[in-house]
Amino acid sequence: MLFRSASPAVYLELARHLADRSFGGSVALVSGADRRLAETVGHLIEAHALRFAGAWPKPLSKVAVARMLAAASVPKGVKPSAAASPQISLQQLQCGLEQGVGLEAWFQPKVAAGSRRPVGAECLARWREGGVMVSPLAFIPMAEEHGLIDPLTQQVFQLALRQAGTWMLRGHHIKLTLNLFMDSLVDISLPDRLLQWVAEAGLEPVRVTLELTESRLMDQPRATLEVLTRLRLNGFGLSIDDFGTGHSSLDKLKLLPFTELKVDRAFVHGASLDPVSSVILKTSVHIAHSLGMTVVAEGVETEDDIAYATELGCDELQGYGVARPMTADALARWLEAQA
Ligand code: G
Ligand code: MN
Repeated sequence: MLFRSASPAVYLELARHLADRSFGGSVALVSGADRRLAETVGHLIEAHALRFAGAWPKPLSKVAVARMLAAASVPKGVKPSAAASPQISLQQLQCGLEQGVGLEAWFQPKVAAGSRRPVGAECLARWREGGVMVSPLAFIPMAEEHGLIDPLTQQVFQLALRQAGTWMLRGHHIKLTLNLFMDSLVDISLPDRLLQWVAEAGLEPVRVTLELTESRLMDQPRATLEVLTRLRLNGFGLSIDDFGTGHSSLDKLKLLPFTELKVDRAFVHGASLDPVSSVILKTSVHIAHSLGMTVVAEGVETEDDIAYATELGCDELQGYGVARPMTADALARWLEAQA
């Protein structure tokens, strides 16, 4: 549907009406509005689960209209959701954790920008049930809700550390990154337990970085702060994950001794074509380097993303454009292939 109006406000109304009627086509915006405002209207159209064909600033020629209508006639894609992917029951999660089956540590490599040499790997929790991989979106919130996040974290950490120990023995001296929810960091014994697991795996804390995200506001900031400070004093690296989104923001940089800043993929993928993402990425690199932190660009998907993040001074790259998350065995083979 092509709808022309001088005022973007009309599109807000139209988007609501089309969404109410479950419109299956695409909406194109042709308006003299400021470009960023037009893009915002586009985001709103998408938030209504409508397909947004793009915004055009000026009245279009007949040829341009034809081209646009052709592009807009592509059928609306169905977005994958956690609900559509395989699920597990609470009982399966509980039994699996008790028996030490189901949970797996997968790894996604990180490379140095420029040389593209492997420098590390992020451990990502995965669940295998009846030969099918279950998304973390399906079992992490369930584990959090039912008090199982601590045993889950402990198992993933131990699996990953043991694995990293075997890579070291094979001569692959890469860093290991583990994910922690900042708001589950109230257990004061965690730093000592972690030290012990690291030693058992034959590793040193300087080889291990903890990536921190917040799923909700810290409810016990004092305990969290103490645990993180102890971890840092013990030599672990601390990384602020998904920087620029949610609660991973500037005030956290002031509060905690982070060693690494991981720019969220929202500001990395496609940044060279998006002036706003580009400014955010550039500024994040500047902030991180001024504070003596390493910058990781996450979500590099294309050669263009890789080249742009490198040009802007990011130190390390992670994303589908480098490699997808893989099993420990597959990562060992991947590292051999890079050697
Ligand atoms: O934010 P965090 O670093 O924890 O995100 C890790 C998740 O992002 C993993 O589940 C992984 O599968 C996914 N991921 C990794 N690389 C990419 C990428 O290049 N693009 C997208 N869209 N997702 C990615
Ligand atoms: Mn992460």
